[in-house]
Amino acid sequence: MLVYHNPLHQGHAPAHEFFRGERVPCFESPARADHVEASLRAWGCSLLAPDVDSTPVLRQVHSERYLKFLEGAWQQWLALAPGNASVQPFPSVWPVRTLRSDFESDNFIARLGLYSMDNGTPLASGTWAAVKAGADAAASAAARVAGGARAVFCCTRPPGHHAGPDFMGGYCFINNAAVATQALRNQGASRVAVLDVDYHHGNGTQSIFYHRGDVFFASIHGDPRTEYPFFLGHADETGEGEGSGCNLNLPLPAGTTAAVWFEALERACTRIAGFGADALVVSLGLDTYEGDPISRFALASADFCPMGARLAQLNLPTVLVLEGGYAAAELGINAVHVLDGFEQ
Ligand code: Q9C
Ligand code: ZN
Repeated sequence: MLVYHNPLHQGHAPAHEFFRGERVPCFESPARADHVEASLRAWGCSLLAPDVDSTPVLRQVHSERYLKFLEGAWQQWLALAPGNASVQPFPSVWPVRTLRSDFESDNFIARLGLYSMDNGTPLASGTWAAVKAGADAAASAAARVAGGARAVFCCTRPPGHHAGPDFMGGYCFINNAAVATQALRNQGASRVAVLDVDYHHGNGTQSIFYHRGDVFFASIHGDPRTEYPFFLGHADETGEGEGSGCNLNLPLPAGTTAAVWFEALERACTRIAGFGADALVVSLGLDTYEGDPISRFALASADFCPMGARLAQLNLPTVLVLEGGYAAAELGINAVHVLDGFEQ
């Protein structure tokens, strides 16, 4: 399979996040992509560097003010205090109900809150360069599929599906799946389906396309009544306006095993087939794996082969984009299982 990677991902290497009240090493680590790259090479792939500038597509899926903030954020943080190069910024205040989000504060930490949905998405010195290269990789993969490739895998981190039109969250900054989707639309696909199989609901992707009738979004995920991101991903969210009926959420309880998960996949595939898409984007989170340290589904490593095979049966030109998956040592083999199943 054709694979694009992100040659700058290692520049996004924050040290810590908060977990149950403690500061712990980041689950979303450079080692994740390193393991996937190693497994892809062992499987026989050569990894392509991005060859498309995603800038115009970025402006179609994210707001101008958010992109501008993200690009300059680390420099603004450094300018605040000597020594900040070795300290991570975290938001501490958010413009929730009744507070204003229509203007930018002069205070950097306030702006960080304006553009974040949580305090679990740490910035580092190389974040912008890494997320821009990741978006370029997603746009490159989409260009190959628009040019006739059967399927292309975009091996990148940090992930993207929690990033909304104008906010970061859940380790995500730029929504790579949305970039691939919009790029496919720009290059001739009339309708695109997005299937998000990450353990967590892809709230960012859903929000970016919620009012659009040209993009169908389906997601299978841990029930947000108990799982992150909590505030979106419920079954009654079906799309609005032109997008009415173009959103499908299939929340499943923590502890869900393969048999039940694959029933949900069947429901999602049936709806996608009925939508009549010209292309498919898969948000390929692998945190449904039983060994994942922060998620609670129970898919075995071997289950990722039939997952890939079922995705291929949709018989659509396909971009697969890496999302979550935090059992880093097993991430590579699990990703290859999906791609191998896809190609059988
Ligand atoms: N602070 C993806 O899988 N927070 N994101 C976990 C630790 C949210 C996961 C708790 C997990 C987000 C792309
Ligand atoms: Zn996830």
